[in-house]
Amino acid sequence: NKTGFIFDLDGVIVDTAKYHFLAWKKLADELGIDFTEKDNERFKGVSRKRCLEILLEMGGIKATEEQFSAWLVEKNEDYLAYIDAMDESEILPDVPKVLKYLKNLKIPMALGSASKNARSILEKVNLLSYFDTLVDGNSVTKAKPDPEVFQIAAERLGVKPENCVVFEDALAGIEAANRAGMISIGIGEANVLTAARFNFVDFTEIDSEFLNNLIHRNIK
Ligand code: G16
Ligand code: MG
Repeated sequence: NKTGFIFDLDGVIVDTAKYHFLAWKKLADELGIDFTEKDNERFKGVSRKRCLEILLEMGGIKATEEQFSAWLVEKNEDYLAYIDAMDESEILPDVPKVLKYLKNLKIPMALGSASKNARSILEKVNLLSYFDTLVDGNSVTKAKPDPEVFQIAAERLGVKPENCVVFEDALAGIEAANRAGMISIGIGEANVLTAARFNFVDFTEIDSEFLNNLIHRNIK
């Protein structure tokens, strides 16, 4: 009856939202669409394709299939230029501490992300080796809040859903974890992630005692 740990990527392990924003902003400017940091909140945890649909809706722009695909490629190329410059300094506080602690105990760990670039980002920041499996935008058909991404992760880890712990920074991700019947842990503002079973601002607030309680599912 082992416990599995599943981590979201953007907003939990690294803050790639700022690079997504810069790349979307550049495209929005070219298309004459007003796009702010606040609008970018709606893009968190959402697939690339869905983000572009939302952006075009915001600007009232209808695109042909060719244009749509070309804009997706353009946005991703700009985004990848930022990702290329990433290194370990961009890992969010105390994430390596938690990953190391769990790895030493041989706890099964998965990534559960909407990003198609998850593998290259983990390689860039040198965290790939901690994960037994990556479930990302390439292996999932239904986006969060659909529980699919976390269900696949549990299957691949060989852990029952109710024995999985999920770290998430987005509302849709917390909902997905809850719908999968998993233990949801909100990373970020508690007043936003109200549906999470537990809330922490970041991993500096998570100690070994809490991790041990999760591992043994000794929680109320
Ligand atoms: C991340 C971001 C989203 C982004 C999505 C797809 O999800 O939060 O803003 O749109 O990945 O990214 P890509 O364009 O790299 O495929 P997550 O689930 O890691 O928070
Ligand atoms: Mg996220």
